[in-house]
Amino acid sequence: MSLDTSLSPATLPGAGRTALVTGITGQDGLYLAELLLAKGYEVHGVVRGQNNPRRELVEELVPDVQLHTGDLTDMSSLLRALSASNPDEVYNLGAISFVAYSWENAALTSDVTGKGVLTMLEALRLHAGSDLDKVRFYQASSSEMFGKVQEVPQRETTLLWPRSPYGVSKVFGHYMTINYRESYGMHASSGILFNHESPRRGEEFVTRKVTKAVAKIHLGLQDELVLGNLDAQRDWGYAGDYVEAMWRMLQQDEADDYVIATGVSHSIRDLVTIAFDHVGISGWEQFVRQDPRFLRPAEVDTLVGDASKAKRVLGWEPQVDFDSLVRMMVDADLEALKAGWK
Ligand code: NDP
Ligand code: GDR
Repeated sequence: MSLDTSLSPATLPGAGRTALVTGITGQDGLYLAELLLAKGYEVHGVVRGQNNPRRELVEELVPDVQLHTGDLTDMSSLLRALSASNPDEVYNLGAISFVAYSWENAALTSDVTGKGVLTMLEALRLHAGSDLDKVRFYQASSSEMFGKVQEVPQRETTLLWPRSPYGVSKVFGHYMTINYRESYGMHASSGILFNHESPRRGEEFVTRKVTKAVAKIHLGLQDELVLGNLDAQRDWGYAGDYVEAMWRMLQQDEADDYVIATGVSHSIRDLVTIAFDHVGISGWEQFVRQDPRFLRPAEVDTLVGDASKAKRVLGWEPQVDFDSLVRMMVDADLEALKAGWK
């Protein structure tokens, strides 16, 4: 699945093609931008806000990306980004993505994560006019749409029962994407991605919260890790693998929806155990405290995905298993903390 570096720039799969990515400052945006540049694409990104601190990170990590100011709630800004980039492929990764936050800001989450998808689709339709089938669209749908589990493992046909304002908003975006495909013949695909993580994961999400805390505890910089529900189970994969699946979806002749997952589920306890084990601490209970502050009004208890359609049609398979992922993240946090000492 890795890129053949023997290809000359002109024969790279993305040569002569242009992609526009919303959410470029996020975890997936950065990995996707790197992947698309390596494939020879001209890459454009939408950045929100007048002084976004993460803009510098994008400029440092992927300096070849051309940035446009825009917001998913502002159609004219999206139209400007579309007209400046004239993309062949649009990847809509922008969202308020933190599930816990979505209860505190339900209306804002609906505006950005839900209605923002419609705003993007409509902007694309206005921009492309009669050439709509020439532009391919990817929507970042989520396993959170499955919510209260109806079937194990979850697949493309599983009933959706979202359990948070975030999940409900993603369902809206998911069905709007399908609706634009069916109504206008648009090449619009939706990736139902299960949790995916990396050293670039935001520190509010549980994997990164744990790996950073474990690194700090190991270095004597912190003495406690405060968590919520330790029994929830997630199907965690590596973000670098998952952006490859996004790209593969848009290379198909027909647009469709795909579950992307490892097929293996672990609890938060497993995550904590592996992270502490990796730094040589076996009795992690002495460092971990549970606080109801981190419990959610409605929890998604367990998620595990069936990615057999993606394997069959896209030839996609995850490369990094859960243990390796957690160890990679702890090592990256240790390295960053030690570098900060210099
Ligand atoms: P991040 O939270 O790391 O990134 C979210 C991105 O959305 C940021 O670039 C953020 O920009 C941008 N954004 C927020 N609000 C707006 C807005 N109003 N207009 C335009 N952009 C906005 O998420 P990930 O990279 O982890 O995820 C990417 C996408 O995939 C998201 O849609 C997420 O919901 C979805 N997803 C993620 C999964 C995962 O496990 N990571 C699994 C399934 C789906 P800013 O710098 O301005 O904050
Ligand atoms: P999730 O990710 O809600 O699955 O959404 P998160 O890492 O926030 O939570 C995973 C599970 O861990 C439990 N948990 C805690 N979570 C956080 N953040 N902090 C804690 O202290 C804590 N303690 C226990 C949670 O209750 C939950 O069960 C992510 C996001 O990337 C979404 O955008 C994406 O759509 C889904 O993954 C798939």
